[in-house]
Amino acid sequence: MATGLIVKALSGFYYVRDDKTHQVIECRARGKFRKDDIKPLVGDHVTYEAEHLKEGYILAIEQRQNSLVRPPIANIDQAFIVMSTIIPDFSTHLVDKFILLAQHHGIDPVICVTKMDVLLGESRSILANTLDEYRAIGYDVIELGTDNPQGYQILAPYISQKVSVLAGQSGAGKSTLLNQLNADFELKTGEVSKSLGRGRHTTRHVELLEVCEGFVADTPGFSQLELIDFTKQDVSESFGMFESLSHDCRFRGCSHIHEPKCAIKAAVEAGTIPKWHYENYVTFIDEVAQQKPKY
Ligand SMILES: Nc1nc2c(ncn2[C@@H]2O[C@H](COP(=O)(O)OP(=O)(O)O)[C@@H](O)[C@H]2O)c(=O)[nH]1
Ligand SMILES: [Mg+2]
Ligand SMILES: [Zn+2]
Repeated sequence: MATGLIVKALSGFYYVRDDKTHQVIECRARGKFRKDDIKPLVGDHVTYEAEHLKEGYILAIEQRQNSLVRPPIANIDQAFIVMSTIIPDFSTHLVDKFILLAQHHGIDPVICVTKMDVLLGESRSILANTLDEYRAIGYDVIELGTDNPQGYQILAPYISQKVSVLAGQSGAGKSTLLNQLNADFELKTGEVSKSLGRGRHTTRHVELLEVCEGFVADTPGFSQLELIDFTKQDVSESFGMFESLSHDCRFRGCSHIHEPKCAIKAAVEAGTIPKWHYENYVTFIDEVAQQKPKY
């Protein structure tokens, strides 16, 4: 018996990277998992058994730290929120939505702004100001451009010893970013696909790419952008730094919308939380409020 990490799942096979030898072994899952209604996922830490490195069997799956349904992947530490300066345009609304989705799953967000080379003049200083505001509220923001290939190395310490997903719109530069880290990946870039993976009918396999002593999933994380199954409380608890600040709100469970003596609204007044960041929060609360109740 040995332990390993599932790095790829494809037509009923799971590719397990042995923790000691780092060799990848093709495995099947034991019938037991089906009975328990648990399917192994890419990112799972497993116990497996293989004779002579031929086809092996997964025997047990370790408790997951978290998991996503679309793409199906487990134990994600970090999400790189990949957002281009233009084409598609930088959107704080979308960045904040990804922050909310990530933090809701216990995933640390890191903001990566791509195509810095194509943004010039006044719009560049406006964006620079927004990025500084993100930094001021506690986020790491990394600026990237293909005019500076060495610049991508700044990602290495973030990737090391972690499992990461890339979140972001089609065309934001996710595949380009991975190719910059390792040209051998030869991922296709510039492909036009419908927004955020919806309407794409080919089911791609999910694979963890080994890079910079860590793993990055080659499929976009959070292909589902709707706040399905979110409650208002989920939003207030998982949005940015609101949770830690909310201890100073007058009311427990404050939604930071119309309650008096709200620490979040006070921080917006004082300028420590940007107004746009709070406004994005309000739209997410509204989105959840408008969802039809499920019975
Ligand atoms: N000028 C410039 N173009 C970029 C940069 N990053 C990506 N691109 C281009 O943007 C397009 C979309 O990139 P791609 O990596 O396919 O985006 P993905 O859909 O998020 O994987 C491609 O034509 C890339 O060459 C960058 O930093 N600067
Ligand atoms: Mg791509
Ligand atoms: Zn409040």
